[in-house]
Parts: sequence; C-alpha cells; structure tokens
Amino acid sequence: MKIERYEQNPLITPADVKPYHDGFEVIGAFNAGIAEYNGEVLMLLRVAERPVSPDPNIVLAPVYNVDHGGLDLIEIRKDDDRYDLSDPRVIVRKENAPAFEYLTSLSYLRIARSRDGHTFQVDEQPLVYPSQSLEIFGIEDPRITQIGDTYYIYFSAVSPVGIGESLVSTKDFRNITHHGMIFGPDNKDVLIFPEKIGGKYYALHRPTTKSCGRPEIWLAESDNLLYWGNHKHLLGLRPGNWDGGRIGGGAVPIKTERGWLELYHGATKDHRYCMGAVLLDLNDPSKVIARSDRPIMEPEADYERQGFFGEVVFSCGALVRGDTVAMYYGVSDTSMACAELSLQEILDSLQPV
Ligand code: MAN
Repeated sequence: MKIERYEQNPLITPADVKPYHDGFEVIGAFNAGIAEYNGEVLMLLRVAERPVSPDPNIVLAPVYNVDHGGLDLIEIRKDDDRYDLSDPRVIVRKENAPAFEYLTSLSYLRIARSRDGHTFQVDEQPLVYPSQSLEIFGIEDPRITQIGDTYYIYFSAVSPVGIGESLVSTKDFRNITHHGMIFGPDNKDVLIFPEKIGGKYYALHRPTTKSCGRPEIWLAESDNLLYWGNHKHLLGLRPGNWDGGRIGGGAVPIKTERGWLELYHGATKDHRYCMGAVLLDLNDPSKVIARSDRPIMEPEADYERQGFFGEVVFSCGALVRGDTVAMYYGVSDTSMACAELSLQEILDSLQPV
C-alpha cells in the first residue's frame, strides 16, 4: 500500500506547545481529533503535561481538584515498594495491579490550526479542560463528528472510578456545552457516525470487560446522541496477529459506495499499535463486509518507533478529498503526524469476512 508521510512530520511535537500550567512540562501533543472549520484544519490535540519534580526521588501525580478548580500534586517516593513505576504512563499500587492509582501526567484538549493541513499553530488556551469529578485524572483521545452545524467532541474521561467516554458539543470551537458521560466505565474509542442510518445515530465503542470477554469493538444506536442502546458486539481480536491484543475505533467512519470504512487501531499483547481498516454495510453497520488482513500502516519512521511510549501509530481522525485520505495520527504517545493513502487502495486491500 502506498503511504505518503508528510515531509513536515512530525507536525506538532511537545516542543511546539507552551505548558498551560506553571512548573509543568509538555510531554505529549498527540492523538488529536480532526475537524474542518472556517476554512481551517483543526487538530484537537491531547496535550499531556507533567509536573516537574524538584526532587529526583519523587514522582508527582497531577489530579484536578473540583473544589478549587486547580491541580493537586500527589507525591510518590520512587523507592516506595508498594508502587510499580515501570510503565511511564501510570503509577500502579502493586496490590491493585494492573489497575493504576494515578497517571503521571494530566491530559486536556487544545486546538492546533492550519490553513494547508501541513503547518499548524497551537492555541494559547485549552478548548476542553477537566471540569468534573469524572475527569480529575484528565481527558484524552478526542474524536470529532460534524453533524449539521454542530461538532460533537467525545473523549475518554479518566478518574479513580474508571475511564468512560464523555461528550461536549460546539458550533464555533469557542463555546462548548458539556453533555456528561455517554458510555460508562470502562470504555474508550467511541466514534459517532456522521449521519443517521435508517433513522438512528450509530456509534462504535470499546468496552474493556473484566469478568470475561476482551477489548473489542462494539456498536450502539441512539435517537439523540446522548442515550445509547441495542449494543452489539461488532469486531473481535485476532489472537497472535497485529490486532490480537486490543482493538478500537480510530477515525470517524468514512462513507463510501462500498460501505462505511472504519480506520481502526490494533495492538499486539506487547502494545505495538498499527492501523487497519474494516468495511461495514451502508444500511446496517452491524454487518461486517471486509477487513484488513495486514495493517494499512505500522510504526516505521523513527518518530513512530521512539518516544514517550514507542511503536505506536494511533489515528483519531482523517480528512477525505476525492481518493485521498489524509490520516492524521498520534505517534509514540508524543507527537502528531499525517500520511496520505488512497481510498481505493485501502478498499481493494480488504479481505471479505
Ligand atoms: C493507558 C494509556 C495512557 C492513558 C491511560 C488512561 O494507560 O492509554 O496514555 O492515560 O490508559 O486512559
């Protein structure tokens, strides 16, 4: 498959983003939702900021405080053997493993704007910042679906009671309305289809089941985008394969003559993230027509292989013009990049299921 990575890649790195919090460093500007608004391409970045610890023996965990509207910093000593600090993203209390106790950074959503889709300027202020008790560990990995003149932005809301998917909407990328949590914990990777199908809205979602089952892609319906039901299991893991560890929706589904094309991420058990594709029936998206045997994109460039958490390509949004799919994607949980693929080539590469 022909993949044209942009020459400017990575398009945005942490060095391009000024910390919003005093005494913090930006460690990630990645996994951005994508929209077109007012003649501009917007990347709604997940910006991750980490408090700089004055003492090398202490890790600081940032937690949003709903009462005073600021951040509390929790101190964990690195030699405290109740904790496992081996994954740079999380602080795990061994007795509760693999559940984490804190995250090492706080994420929020901030816009980067571009006229040409290649060079971006980052806004000074966040667009969406934690504001509720379900968001006190941060908000992450937004996707944006435009329906009429409204942009629906949904994201993972992380807190000590779990990770769910919350929804805000905006018409102007200035004023936002918060609609609360639409998929309860644990759930990630929600993708709302851009139009009704047979009179219903549809969404993909990815529950992480505990008692049995695996992190796989589900489909749900709604009349109003707020209340979702008639859940169906849609797409499973392929053990031992590139998508054998976990899968989740990526870009907002693309309407084609052959069906709804969904670009999804698949990871191995050791967290190597690739992008693949699946084709769903135009009139009944619970029917899977075809799927990638092999990834349409895997981590190959240096910036995709190395970073805060390497070997990751993770798309939350794409723009389609004619046959060209400009797939924006986060790399190594650190930066943003973009690559162009041919829509026809992606469709032709899929294997009937
Ligand atoms: C995982 C990773 C992190 C993320 C947490 C909480 O550990 O995806 O980047 O912060 O989950 O969502």
